[in-house]
Amino acid sequence: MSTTALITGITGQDGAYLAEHLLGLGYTVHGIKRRASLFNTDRVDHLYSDPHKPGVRFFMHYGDMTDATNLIRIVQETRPDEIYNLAAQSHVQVSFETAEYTANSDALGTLRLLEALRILGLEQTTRFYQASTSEMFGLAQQVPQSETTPFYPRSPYGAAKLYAYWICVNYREAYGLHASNGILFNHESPIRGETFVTRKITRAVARIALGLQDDLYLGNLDSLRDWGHARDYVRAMHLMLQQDEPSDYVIATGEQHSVREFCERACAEVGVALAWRGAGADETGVVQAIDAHLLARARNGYGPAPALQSASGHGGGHGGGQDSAEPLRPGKVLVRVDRRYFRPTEVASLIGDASKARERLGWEPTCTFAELVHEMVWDDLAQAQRDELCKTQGFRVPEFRE
Ligand code: NDP
Ligand code: GDR
Repeated sequence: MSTTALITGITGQDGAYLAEHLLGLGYTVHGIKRRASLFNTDRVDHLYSDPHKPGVRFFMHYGDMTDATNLIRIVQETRPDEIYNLAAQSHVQVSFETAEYTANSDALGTLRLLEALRILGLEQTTRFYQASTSEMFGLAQQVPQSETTPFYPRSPYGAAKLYAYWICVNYREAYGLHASNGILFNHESPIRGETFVTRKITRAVARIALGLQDDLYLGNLDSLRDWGHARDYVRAMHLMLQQDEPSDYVIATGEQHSVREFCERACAEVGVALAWRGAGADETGVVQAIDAHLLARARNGYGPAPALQSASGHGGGHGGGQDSAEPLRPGKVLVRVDRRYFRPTEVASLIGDASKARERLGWEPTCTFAELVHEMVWDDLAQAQRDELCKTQGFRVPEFRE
């Protein structure tokens, strides 16, 4: 009989990658999705099969982390061998606006799920993974951060996740539950939510390249993060629950990059060299030079007519001269700062030390920073090309900007 997993937050980035990983290992996967007024299962639609057909191993249940009776019932019906608690209001900046809700879903939601295991008498049989976060280190007290670094959360999200972390540790110690915290540093992918900074950048760069968007507004360009690929990080979640003893693990690449550098790399993917002018809230990212061949490759026949020569001071556009239809020119401002994206308390710098995971789980990240940016930009280019095609054919293309 196949192992059964229950994933909360299955419609999110990690939920989708984890479900795919576990199905690939032969698991039966149950996921909890929220009722929404529009379809919200985009990321897992490719895993869905008609439940009336034989051999189906992927199931979804309506539920919410704020609804204890619903969680108890789903755990009772699915009787999972492993629970991966990924559901959360996961946006740090939004948590300053919705602090109480964030605490309810991220902190108390975890407690509700752990209590469900106790109430149903499953604390010795069901293993539990808690999606903890590097945001708990917040104002980092050590560099790099490891499992022994003291916590100092800097947002309602970080504080809520800290409660979830400790209640998980407490239930492990008090009731012998096989409960593990994965203290995961930022991890991204082409299906990352569009309002997290990496995806916001790659999506904007693709749309700017295709002539669908003019510029990009960001907050703190100096922020330093340890960015990995979600596909690598969900492997670590699974490995934690396969250990004889539960424990807590930092999962990170050990490499740090700034938001500014992420912008530069993303622009370079479409042939744009970015230069920075000014400082603080007046800083801008300006086109310094354009590699016309790279830009044409990124456009793939869509968007503004290709500039055939390098536009870094020696012409561009059809036939060599400046092409008036070409919106991307040296000197054009692509990135601006908007104070709206500054946080009341910022986490300036995070970098993780994943030695314990490497030694005990045999876990290593496989995707480099450059590969991550490349994959994200090119996936967003494909989407921008589709949008551009629809637009030129007269269909309305929604903007979806925040
Ligand atoms: P996402 O924001 O992409 O996904 C969050 C998921 O939780 C979505 O499926 C969402 O549903 C669901 N959800 C939110 N609130 C509730 C609720 N009240 N009840 C039920 N479901 C809810 O996050 P990620 O996939 O990126 O992250 C997964 C987990 O890992 C989160 O707990 C996050 O805090 C944590 N984490 C993430 C890191 C990262 O870099 N990605 C790093 C460290 C920790 P819907 O689709 O309907 O919104
Ligand atoms: P983070 O991710 O807060 O680290 O939380 P996010 O991508 O939102 O921010 C990273 C850094 O970039 C700065 N920044 C901006 N951020 C956003 N969202 N939008 C902007 O325009 C912008 N400009 C600059 C931020 O200030 C910040 O310093 C993510 C989430 O996935 C959490 O759920 C998870 O726990 C942590 O990563 C680890």
